[in-house]
Amino acid sequence: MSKLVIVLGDQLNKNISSLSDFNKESDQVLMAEIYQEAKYANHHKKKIAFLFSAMRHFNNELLEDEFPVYYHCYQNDDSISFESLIKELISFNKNINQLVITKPGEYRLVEEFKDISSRLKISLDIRQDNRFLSTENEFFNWASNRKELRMEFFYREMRKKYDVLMDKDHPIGGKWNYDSENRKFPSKKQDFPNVFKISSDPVTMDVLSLVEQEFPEHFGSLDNFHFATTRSEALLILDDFIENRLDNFGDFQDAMVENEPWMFHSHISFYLNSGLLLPLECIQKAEKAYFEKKCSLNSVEGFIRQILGWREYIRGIYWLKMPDYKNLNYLIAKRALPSFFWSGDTKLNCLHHCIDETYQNAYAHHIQRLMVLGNFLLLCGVNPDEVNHWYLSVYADAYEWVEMPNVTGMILYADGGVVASKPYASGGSYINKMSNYCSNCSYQVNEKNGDSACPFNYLFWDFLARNKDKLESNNRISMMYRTYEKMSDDKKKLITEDAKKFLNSL
Ligand code: FAD
Ligand code: DLZ
Ligand code: SF4
Repeated sequence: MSKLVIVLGDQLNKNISSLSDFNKESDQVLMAEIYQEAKYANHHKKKIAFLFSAMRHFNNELLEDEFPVYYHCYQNDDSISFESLIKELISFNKNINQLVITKPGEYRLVEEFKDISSRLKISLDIRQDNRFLSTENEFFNWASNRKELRMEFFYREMRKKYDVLMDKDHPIGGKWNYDSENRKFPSKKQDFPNVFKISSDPVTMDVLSLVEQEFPEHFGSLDNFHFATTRSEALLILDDFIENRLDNFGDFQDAMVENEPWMFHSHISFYLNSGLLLPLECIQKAEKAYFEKKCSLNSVEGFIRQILGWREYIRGIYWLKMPDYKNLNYLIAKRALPSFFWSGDTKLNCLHHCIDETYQNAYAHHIQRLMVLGNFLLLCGVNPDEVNHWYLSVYADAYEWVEMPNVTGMILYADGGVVASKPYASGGSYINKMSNYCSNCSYQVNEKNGDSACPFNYLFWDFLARNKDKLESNNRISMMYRTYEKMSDDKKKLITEDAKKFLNSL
């Protein structure tokens, strides 16, 4: 008897659990570019191109290793689904008596494969995703009996578990977290390394033409496609980061510079999330750079915390809280997503740049996603469904397990404080401190009210006022309410009127 192993588009690693006991004589792999997966969100063209090209390259690598793979190339036909392909393969090979899959990164797909298995009356083995550094059970145990699920404490456990940046039981340098050193803004003389570009081979060229032809209405530009699409190329990008960017990663982690979309970030989320890179190898290479005195501790710890801490924690939250997490809307946010999120056509210079770079690159760095785009959507009260759809679509690293807790939890506070201890809300002054966007904006960041005032300024106070009943008791934000209460009635009226006028114009 034999197994049919389904390898999804974001599971492109030969060490994946579903392939661990693969028998090349009798078992079969299925990989498929599926209409429904490509069309169910308005995925950025570069996201689709990246995944299809990476899938095709991985198929070639499996074939070179003599894995029997059935690979379905994209067809504009919604009747071709995982189910129809599985049905076809099992009717062709009567020996197949089991479906095997590594747990998909989206709840809906886990349910879909369970449904397929029961409809086709074939057993299904869903295996733990061994690419992560903590299992769901470990996370559930950590979370049980805790009042608050703060990432920092989970991260410390992970540091100990993997003995990363540790001196016996103590963190190297004496502190677990060097974030307070990581808020600098680069001087005008600061050089930024060029983004590492991989040139497209014939496989990628074919996929780029396919995407241009089949997905013309999707968001994003295909110009200047330079992503890695194989593991060996992704390793080059990782090495370039360690060599040329990591040392400055910490200092400028929260900075945003106009027309510098890549900064000192690593740009490896595409590869980590699709299986081309593994988290521990990235962490260990960064740690080695610290031990070899090539990079500072604040940078190395900051980078490692993103992967060993945030990434694992976010995934833990997703599986702990799904499926209910999808429907949370603690602040009862109802506004529709402003249409300029799809075009970048707005006078708010910070938003214009972050959306335009997203359109070009299928990438924006963390602080752009959080403090410009996310902050704005939070302040405006845009409903979580539309915000989740936008983030899931526009970034090439977006899969629901990672996108949703960042959106529902981190930026929208729609989970009532599971991920974030307070809403990440701020006025224009924070954006001005961490970027140079404001100097080229048609709004004035120092003006608090009126037509030329930065909208973040009055939207911030209006957001607090609108959500007083839900937020006032939060110790971390109650100071702001005291400041608001001290404002004159006229000032409060101005804030409400400006916010109303702006929100009505969206
Ligand atoms: P770096 O800044 O170099 O960080 C290194 C790595 O740390 C990243 O590659 C990533 O794997 C990990 N990491 C850092 N922060 C987070 C985080 N908050 N959650 C999970 N992993 C993290 N990341 C995604 O991978 N996919 C998403 O769909 C996604 N959506 C986001 C939505 C919002 C609203 C916000 C605020 C953040 C989101 N992030 C997402 C997290 C983060 O913004 C990206 O991981 C990061 O920008 C990717 O760029 P990089 O590889 O250059 O990261
Ligand atoms: C995002 C995506 C796209 C665009 N296309 C495919 C596809 O054709 N085949 C596939 O196996 N996966 C695709 N994916 C990823 C899935 O939609 C889904 O997000 C992940 O597999 C979840 O783990
Ligand atoms: Fe953004 Fe306000 Fe600065 Fe303009 S002034 S760039 S809207 S923060």
